[in-house]
Amino acid sequence: MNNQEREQMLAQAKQWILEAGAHIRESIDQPRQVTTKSDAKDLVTDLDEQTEQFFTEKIRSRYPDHYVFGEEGFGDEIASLAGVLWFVDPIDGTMNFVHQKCNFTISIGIYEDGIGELGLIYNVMEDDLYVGMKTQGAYKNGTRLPALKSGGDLEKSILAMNAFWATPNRLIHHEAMQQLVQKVRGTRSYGSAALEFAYVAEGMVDGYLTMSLMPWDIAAGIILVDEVGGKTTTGDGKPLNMLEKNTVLTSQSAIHQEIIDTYIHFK
Ligand code: 2AM
Ligand code: CA
Repeated sequence: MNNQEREQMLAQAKQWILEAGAHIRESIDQPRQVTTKSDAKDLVTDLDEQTEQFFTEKIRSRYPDHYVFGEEGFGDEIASLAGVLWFVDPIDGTMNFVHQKCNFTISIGIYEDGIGELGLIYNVMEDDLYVGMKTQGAYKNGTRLPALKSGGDLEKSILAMNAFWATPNRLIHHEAMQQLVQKVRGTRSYGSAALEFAYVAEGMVDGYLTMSLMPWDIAAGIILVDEVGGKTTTGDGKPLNMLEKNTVLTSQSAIHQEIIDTYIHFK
């Protein structure tokens, strides 16, 4: 994909994401149909589904040879990263959407042959649009985000993470996570992975650690964080698998390895 193609696709994706977001804002106080998916805490609403359908139809009619990998299943069956692939999370942070009516995003990542080209994260209620464009930088509402500071210090860091991982769980040793919580200056939990990635890119938090995310939760955010010089890997420092669920650490580079080496111990 050349720069011109990337620019055109960005303009198109921006238009769709703003339109879908405006529709969600207009409908925010309407009664919602809330159902559960994989477990009682995994929520989905009629608007998650309608929004994914909106994107799927738009992408298919404008770019018939592209693929859609969407959370709610209106896209394609994806078994490979070949070609141009749109990762679509129509509402990231559905629990926030249902309970709080804020702190949720629309997240769109566009990849070609597995390489991240464009990432868009739209904080719907704040009307904040974050864009990452391969080699061209990351932007919030059109203003370029500065490179993340190098030489960060874990003791002076704010880390986004879910408190669940500092309690006994099947995946990681929680005692080490408790030490991490004590080590950092503070922790935060926003409940939308894409928003947490955007906050890492923006320097609002220094890192975000989580243990169970699907490719559509992270596709856009990875590009944003990359473009400001941050790093994203699995919780044990490996490259992410964009077809499967991952453990994820995204952060400024300086604290990345220390968190992995000292605090994340898988069972
Ligand atoms: P969602 O709202 O799109 O489902 C909450 O900590 C974050 O984790 C949100 O970004 C949420 O995305 C994601 N999440 C919640 N349940 C999940 C699941 N079962 N698999 C993958 N991601 C999940
Ligand atoms: Ca979602």
